[in-house]
Amino acid sequence: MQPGQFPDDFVWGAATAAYQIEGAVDEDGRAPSIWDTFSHTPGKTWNGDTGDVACDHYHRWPEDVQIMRDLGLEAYRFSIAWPRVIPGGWGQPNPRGLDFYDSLVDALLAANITPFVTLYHWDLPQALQDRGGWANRDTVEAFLEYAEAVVQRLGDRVTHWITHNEPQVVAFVGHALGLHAPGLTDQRTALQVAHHLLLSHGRAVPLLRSARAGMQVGITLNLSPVVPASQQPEDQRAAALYDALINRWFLDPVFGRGYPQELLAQLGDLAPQMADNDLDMIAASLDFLGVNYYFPSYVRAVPPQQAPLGVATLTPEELAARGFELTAMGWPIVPDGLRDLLVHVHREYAPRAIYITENGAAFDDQVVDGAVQDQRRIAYLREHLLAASAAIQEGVPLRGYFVWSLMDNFEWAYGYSKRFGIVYVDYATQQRIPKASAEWYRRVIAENRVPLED
Ligand code: IFM
Repeated sequence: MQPGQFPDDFVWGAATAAYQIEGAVDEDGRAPSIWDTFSHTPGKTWNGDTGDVACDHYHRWPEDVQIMRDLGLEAYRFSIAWPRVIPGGWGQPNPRGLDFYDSLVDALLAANITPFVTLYHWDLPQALQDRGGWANRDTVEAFLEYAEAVVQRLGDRVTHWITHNEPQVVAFVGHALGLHAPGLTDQRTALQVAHHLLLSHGRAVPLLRSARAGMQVGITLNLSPVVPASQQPEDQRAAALYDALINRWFLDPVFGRGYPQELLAQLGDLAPQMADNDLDMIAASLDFLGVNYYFPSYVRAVPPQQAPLGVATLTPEELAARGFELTAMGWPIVPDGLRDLLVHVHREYAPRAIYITENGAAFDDQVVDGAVQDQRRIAYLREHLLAASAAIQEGVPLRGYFVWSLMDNFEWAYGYSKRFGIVYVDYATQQRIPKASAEWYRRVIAENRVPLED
């Protein structure tokens, strides 16, 4: 294969998540999620933005599927809103909530687009949070009931399942940093939440797989290569510790290695409570690993009173001063980090298959004369796809790529201020405008390679 070429059966997709695009938060029996509560709490999101309307995808999904068809998408990764399916967290599934996904799946299949369904992309029913949320072990059982309801309804047509999206972000950003729902700032809780998320994943795997022969089940982890800010031994130690926290805390138990011992030792009584066979269940064998890659983390050692574990990441200003190009999120653009990461995960953990379930960038897109010329996004995608193709050359079993995101959407605490889409959304009119990157991605899919010229 030439550089930038992909295997014939490579899967080209785009991804979204329920709360970020659907809107319709009180329709057809949906009850509030923790993100409704959080986004409606003053001061929690940019400009007080909420997902109340978002991209109005709940009503406009036929138009959105047509956009996917025009792009030539082969797969679409979306998430199910738990509060539509089991609004109160426990009890009978809500058929009207499931109807929506039923119709969406049918339309995707009719368009030859393979659905990749994520069960949990952060919108926990508020009713479960009221009983302790993911810090409460009972939520694992509630998740299994929810998973059962979804697979009962969609499992005759959906083959690809992702249990969780980015449990690291759910646990740490939501429960230690307090920047995401439910907005807690307690390290012990965050670690307990991480454990319950992983446990619910491990227990859901056999449940999903047993619904029908041929099911493909995985989990999506956000992974970030960790680079010490200098060659000083203390920065190198800080980097190893940070890697154990943000990457290995999730990868190691999922691949049967338990939690990283050196970090457990550092955490002392902050370490999670677990039952005897939890780690065995978490290590359920996977059909694929979903990898979300955005950027490497550059870290240095700081006094422990300054940051947990005595580790700090370089700020966007420091990264810019070191010559990194940054996205609108302040994230450094390092395409080769993707190749490094994929090769490392393949050699270290040997997943059967890997999908890049998210990769993309926010830029300050402008509509000029009805068009969006997002050349920086095209360059970003081109470089990352070249890195992905290089990883395949090095033997990585990479089976597909999902751009984040199909369309601009509610970027959590940043509200609508950050645009990740290859399709622009005018939130005032809900008009969709495919950006130049959408046309470029259409060519990638059609040619199954990175185009030689833009
Ligand atoms: O928008 C998010 C998505 O929900 C999870 N992964 C990262 C994206 C960009 O921040």
